[in-house]
Amino acid sequence: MKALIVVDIQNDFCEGGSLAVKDAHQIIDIANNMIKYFNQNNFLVVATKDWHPSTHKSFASNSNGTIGEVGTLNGLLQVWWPDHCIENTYGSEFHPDLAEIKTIIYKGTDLEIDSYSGFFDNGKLKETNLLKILKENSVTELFILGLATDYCVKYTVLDALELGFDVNVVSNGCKGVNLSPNDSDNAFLEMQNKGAKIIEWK
Ligand code: VGL
Ligand code: ZN
Repeated sequence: MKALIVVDIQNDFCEGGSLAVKDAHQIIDIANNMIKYFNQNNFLVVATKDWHPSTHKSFASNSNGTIGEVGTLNGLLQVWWPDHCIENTYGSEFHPDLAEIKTIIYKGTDLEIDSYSGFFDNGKLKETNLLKILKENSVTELFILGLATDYCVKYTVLDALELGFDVNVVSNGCKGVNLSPNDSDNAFLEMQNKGAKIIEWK
C-alpha cells in the first residue's frame, strides 16, 4: 500500500506568512494533483500540521533568542523561529488552495520541545499517530512532499527510512527555508544518501 504525506502546507509557511518559505505556492498544484491521484487509486493521503501553543519555546519571542540563530532547548540544539503555526489561528490553517485531506497529524504541540518530523518530536521522546495509521493501512511505500525541505520534510523522511519504509521524496513538491543558501540541496543529498528516492511528479 502506498501513502502520500503532505507536510505542513500551512499559511504561515506560504507567501505572507510569518515563516514564509520562498515560492511555497509553486508546490500547491503538484500537491493537489498527487492528492487527487492517490484518492482516485484508493491510496492513503495524510497531512501533517505544525501546531504550536503561543508559548512554544522554539519561538525566539519565548526564549530570548534571535530569529534564525541556534541555541539550546532542554538539551537539544534549537533554531529560534518567529512565532508561527499557533494552534487555531489563520497561520496554522492549510493554505486555502490545498485540496481537502481528511487524516491530519498534529506535531509541535508540547511547548518544551520542537517537532520537525511527522513521526516523533526532536528528542524522540513522544510519537504521533502517524506510524500507527500507516501500519493500520498496511502502508510500505511513502511519497513525501511539502514544507520545508530542510526541516520538516527532511526529518519526516529520515525517520520514515529508519522505520523501514520505502521513501520517495517529490523534489518539485518541496520548498526549503534555506537559512544557509545550500540547506535544501544538502537536505536532498542527505535524504538520498540515507536511502530515499528523489523523484519528480509530472
Ligand atoms: C518547520 C521550522 C519550524 C517546517 C516547522 O515545517 O519545516 N520549520 N517549524
Ligand atoms: Zn514549528
